[in-house]
Amino acid sequence: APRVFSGIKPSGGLTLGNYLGAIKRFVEMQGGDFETIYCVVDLHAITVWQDPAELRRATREVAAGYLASGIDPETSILFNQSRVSAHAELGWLFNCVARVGWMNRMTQFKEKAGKNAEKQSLGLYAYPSLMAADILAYHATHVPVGDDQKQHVELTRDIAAKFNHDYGVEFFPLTTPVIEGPAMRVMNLRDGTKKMSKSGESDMERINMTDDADAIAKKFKKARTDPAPLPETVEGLAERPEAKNLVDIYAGLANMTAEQVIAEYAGAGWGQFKPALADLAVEKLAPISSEMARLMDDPAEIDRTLERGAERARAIAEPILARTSEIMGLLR
Ligand code: AQP
Repeated sequence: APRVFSGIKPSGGLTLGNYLGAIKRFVEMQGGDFETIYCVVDLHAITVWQDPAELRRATREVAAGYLASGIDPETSILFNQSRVSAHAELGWLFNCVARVGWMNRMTQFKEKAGKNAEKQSLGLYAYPSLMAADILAYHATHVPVGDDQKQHVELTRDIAAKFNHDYGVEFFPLTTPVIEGPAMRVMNLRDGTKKMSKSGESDMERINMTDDADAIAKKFKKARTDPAPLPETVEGLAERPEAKNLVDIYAGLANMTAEQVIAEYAGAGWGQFKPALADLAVEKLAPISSEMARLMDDPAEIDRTLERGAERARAIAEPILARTSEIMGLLR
């Protein structure tokens, strides 16, 4: 069966970008033609400094976000990455397949490192190689991701192809990134040219999945826009990144296309559109955040769920790791 793998870093609280670009789609892919494996990628989170207690909390919170949004831990495999040692081991093997030049092309590293590349952890630089291991440890064929991760999934294909070529095998599949829908790149509410991130400086630039109705209303109200009303057609959103972002968010939350949203709100002013958007976001997020809060009251239960998922994950990943080692000539 085609297999889906995807993950979210516990590097802070979940954002609306994580919801629309990832979790909502993970739920939609569950229970259909795919076997679905979803991960809290804690080994990726520590590529930048994480306070240990906060990392534990955030790991459980991401798990709670998955569960509260509708990931069923029986139908899908849900676990945290560090519990399955095959990820780190295969990540090392892939460090020896991937090329330095490939890592140098990764735009996310450049964006995150800025002018301080020399001061970043080696892990942050090698991140895409571990991500390839996350995916290929399960021979996953499809990876639903937001637009920002497209380049990393392409690198996963490069690693699989080079491994297969170098060892003369047809072992790893060439994984397809699945990037479909109106809100695959949710932007920062204060600057429509930057993506919305968990770890962005100001809380006003993002909607957190745990924000209450007042915070959501306030953040959309203060979201930056140009003064013009909504256009008559989607073409009118070109060169208007902030306006496009709010329309895309509406479309993502309402399961509409941007065209349908524009058809409904053509010519409307922000004073009309922003409150409608805030109401829609509250309607969709409030049930999830209250369920997250309920789950977070019982961390031991979350931990048990993650451990059960890890057992099922190991059963798939360990034989694939063993076979990889054997192909490479490692005596085990
Ligand atoms: N703004 C976004 N729009 C659409 N999709 C997004 N994703 C993240 N931000 C957006 C998608 O969420 C999944 C999990 O991402 P991640 O947590 O593993 O890493 P990230 O992309 O680096 O997320 P953040 O929020 O920006 O975290 P920090 O600030 O810690 O680096 C991925 O599928 C991603 O595409």
